[in-house]
Amino acid sequence: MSDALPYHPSPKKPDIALPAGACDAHCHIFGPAAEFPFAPERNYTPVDAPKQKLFALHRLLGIERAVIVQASCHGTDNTAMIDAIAAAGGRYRGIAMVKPDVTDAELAALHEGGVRGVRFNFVTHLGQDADLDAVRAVIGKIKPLGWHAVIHFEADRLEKLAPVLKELPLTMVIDHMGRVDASLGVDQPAFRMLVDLMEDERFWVKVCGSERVSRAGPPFHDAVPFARMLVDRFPDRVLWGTDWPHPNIKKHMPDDGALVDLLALIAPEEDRLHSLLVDNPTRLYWPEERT
Ligand code: 0GY
Repeated sequence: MSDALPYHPSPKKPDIALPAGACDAHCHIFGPAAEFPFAPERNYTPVDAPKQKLFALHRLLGIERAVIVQASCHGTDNTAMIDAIAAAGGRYRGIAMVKPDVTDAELAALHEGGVRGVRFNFVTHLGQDADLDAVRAVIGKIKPLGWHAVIHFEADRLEKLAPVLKELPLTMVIDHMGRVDASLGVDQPAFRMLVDLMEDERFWVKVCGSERVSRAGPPFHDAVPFARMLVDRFPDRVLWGTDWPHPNIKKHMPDDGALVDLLALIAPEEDRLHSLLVDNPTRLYWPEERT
């Protein structure tokens, strides 16, 4: 049984209109468990969040494309995610989780299914950190496919992790603004380290997770200065996503329409918003469309 907070039952239609081709670069599919069982070794049991609900949300928000990130509650069984991508007819891509001994044939099948990267977790409540030797082994296998790594960490891990990441020879996307604590301000060491990493062109960052970074609660405005600074300083290497259905949110389940409205503060200029929602995700996830 799940004791997780359910996702918002009736998100608002956003006040702002998103540009054509807008991409939600971070969302998840959970089950449904009856069809796609959760992993026995999972650290939490979420409420079912099937693909039809995700598609309906995207229609409401004005989102045409998406990247489904494999959630740890499904372990390395990427079936539910691949099923959702297949149902979206080329408009969705995926980020997988894989075992260290994943074979080239398995990776090729994932690529065929729309996967373009692998995620590594360094987050206490999601279980054991990714093993660094395993990370290096997997990266050796995915680099020839042109994939990237998605790195999900808690802010207090960055000091130890940064030197390791700097050695990795591929594009890396950092989740949720490094999960910094908004109450500590933009001058806090962890955010400065994140900005420092971003000076290296291999790094990208997702300026989502305002509801995770915020300490003030809805409407999460205390997270905006972090996102805004990243968008201004690195306009060509930022991504944004809803993070629907918001796993492990314990207190303030966000309204996804209100999260879209935050974009009016995060990227108020039309060209910045277009880079964030259209150009950047297209470059990373649909590079074949580049002219
Ligand atoms: C997120 C954050 C979380 C969970 C997962 O893989 C996951 O289960 O990503 C979290 O619990 O903070 O990125 O959605």
